[in-house]
Amino acid sequence: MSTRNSEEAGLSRRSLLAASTGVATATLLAQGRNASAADVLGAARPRAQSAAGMGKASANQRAMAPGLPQKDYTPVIVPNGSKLPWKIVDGVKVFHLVAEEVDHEFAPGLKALCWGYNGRVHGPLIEAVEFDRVRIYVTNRLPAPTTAHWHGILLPNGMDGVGGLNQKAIQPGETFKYEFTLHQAGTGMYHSHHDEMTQIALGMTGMFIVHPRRPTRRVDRDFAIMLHEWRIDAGSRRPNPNEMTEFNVLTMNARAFPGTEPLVAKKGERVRIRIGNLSPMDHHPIHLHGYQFRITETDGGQIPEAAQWPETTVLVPVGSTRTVEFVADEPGDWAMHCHMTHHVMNQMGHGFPNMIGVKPGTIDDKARKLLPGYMTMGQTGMAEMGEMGMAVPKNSIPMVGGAGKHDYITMGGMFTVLKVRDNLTSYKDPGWYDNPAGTLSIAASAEELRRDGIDPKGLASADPGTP
Ligand SMILES: [Cu+2]
Repeated sequence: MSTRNSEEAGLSRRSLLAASTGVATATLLAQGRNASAADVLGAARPRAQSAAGMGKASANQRAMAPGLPQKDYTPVIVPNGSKLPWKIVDGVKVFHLVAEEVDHEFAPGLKALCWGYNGRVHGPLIEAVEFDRVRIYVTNRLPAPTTAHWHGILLPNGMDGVGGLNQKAIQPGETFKYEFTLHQAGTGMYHSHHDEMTQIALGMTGMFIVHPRRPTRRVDRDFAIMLHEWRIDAGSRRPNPNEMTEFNVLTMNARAFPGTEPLVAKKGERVRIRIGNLSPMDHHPIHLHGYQFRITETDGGQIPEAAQWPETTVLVPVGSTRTVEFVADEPGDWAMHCHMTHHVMNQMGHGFPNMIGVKPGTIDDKARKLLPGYMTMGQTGMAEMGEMGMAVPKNSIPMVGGAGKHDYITMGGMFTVLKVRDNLTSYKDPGWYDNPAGTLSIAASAEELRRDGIDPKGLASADPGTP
């Protein structure tokens, strides 16, 4: 009996589903100790345990009674998203994913026919608990074969879902069954692993979150966001899976700002944000304003506390998840967005000719003779394109953002808002933040300028630094 096995007993004592041998159980109970953080970390390494003599049946033996929301975990919040329902059959959590075409709205005014699961793009989030046994049925209602891969989840090889390598593809009309015990806690994902280029580009992804059986720290607000990028030409009905570089719709949980729902928290609450990225091609540096967070988890598991580091931007590479945590102690409306500037630009802004500095002169008059209503735009940038409420082609959205409290927000795409408030009676969108007097940047008064010796019309100065 290895030490590792006895440590597990602390975890399993209460609710061991299928007990291991009587002798082993007695030995384990005799240890009479509770699980510590180290146990949980250790328990996330089933392979090492197998090597220590657990044997092949260990996966079944170690399943525990299904973990329940509120009792065993604080459910994850999926802004704009959904979760996959489950039921318990003979101690196993049973899920049913249906791969199908979905008419998905990215933001008001922009819809496209995508591929997703259960009527959603991306698929509903799967939520379970460490040592749950899960059975996931996958029905294929697409016109093409597919598979389901459980990204970052430790499982038997034949459950890994790589078409051809681990299983036969699921043909249209067929339903396959995946079943395994979860031996880890963390943020994983799922996605098609058949004709990946097409099926992932069309949206066949989702998140797979496994809560620890005995959490070492709990949060109050636990958000999950899946990043993605799409090529949807203005007026077209389907995303183009052949695109390699010029993505023009960038999304969080498959919504582009102003279609993204805010993340709402009360002041003082502990907030966790799990971010997954199954974009076809790009990594996304996600920046949160107003806070320093700690990176606490990757899809490889939890980062020990001493190794977590502070950041304000977390790079989420393709095929990865990153989890950040912080205490929401500063009220306000805080931007959270990809820091790649083209990733906070919607559809119409991409591939625009460079008009910066162009003086149209009489061009517009002349052009209007050929193109009624023609107007040269972009001489000072792109902001005016959205702000003017410029007409856009049918089924497309303006290139930049949406209305804000103070002005037009010139970011769209992979952009959302963290709303932290002193007093909240519900987590519904509380509207815009009322900045307390004296804490809002406004135009300087003539009196202030005089007082501080600032001359807006004078020579701009800059210290050369090194004399
Ligand atoms: Cu990005």
